[in-house]
Amino acid sequence: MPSIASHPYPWPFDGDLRPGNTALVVIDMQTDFCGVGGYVDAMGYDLSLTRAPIEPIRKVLTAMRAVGCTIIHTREGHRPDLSDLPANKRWRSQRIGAGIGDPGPCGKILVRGEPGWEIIPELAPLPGEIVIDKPGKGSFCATDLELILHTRGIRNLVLTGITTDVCVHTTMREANDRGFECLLLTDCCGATDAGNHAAAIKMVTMQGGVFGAVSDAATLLQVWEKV
Ligand code: C5J
Repeated sequence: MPSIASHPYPWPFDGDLRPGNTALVVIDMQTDFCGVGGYVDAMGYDLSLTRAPIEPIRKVLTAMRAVGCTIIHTREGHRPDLSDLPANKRWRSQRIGAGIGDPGPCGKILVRGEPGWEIIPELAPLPGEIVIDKPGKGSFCATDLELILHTRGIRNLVLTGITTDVCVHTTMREANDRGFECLLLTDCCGATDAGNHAAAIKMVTMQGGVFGAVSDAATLLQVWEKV
């Protein structure tokens, strides 16, 4: 397969791009991060920024499902007893009026099993797709993601989801440090602040691609839709 046009180098670095060694990672497309009444809404941020990637992700998801890539969804959330919620994370959220674990219009904020914690219907996982539940920002911390990727022989990761500067970036950094070859799709991500979204993308491209490369949905689809 041809490499994907991306910045600052054509991705992946060695041209070894196959459905069998490539996964799409869709990070935290949950009501709490992009729905009315969820965590991000409670903090007063502009939901249009975190909802913008929904349609581009849907197109990429459809194409990468069709060619047989592994699809991985993640959900940030905590146990109902909050035993995996660090005290400082709870305290910081409470002081801005969006207390993790506190009741809200979509149930208890960022708690597993609550309506706000669910992945939005537009991007719902299909039966058999991998769903990673994570208590932190990075998808590798306190999860079995790395084991699953190695077991499936996956080396290339296409990263999408929200938010660009927090969970997507943390996951990209974790993956890069573990030797995975990462591609961030700019229009398939969104942040709670447009400037932070742009800065997070720029950071990836420094030092020859310090965390990987960046491209967009249309460019990726040109390659995968021909497979
Ligand atoms: C945040 C996330 N921003 N999914 N989580 O707290 O980026």
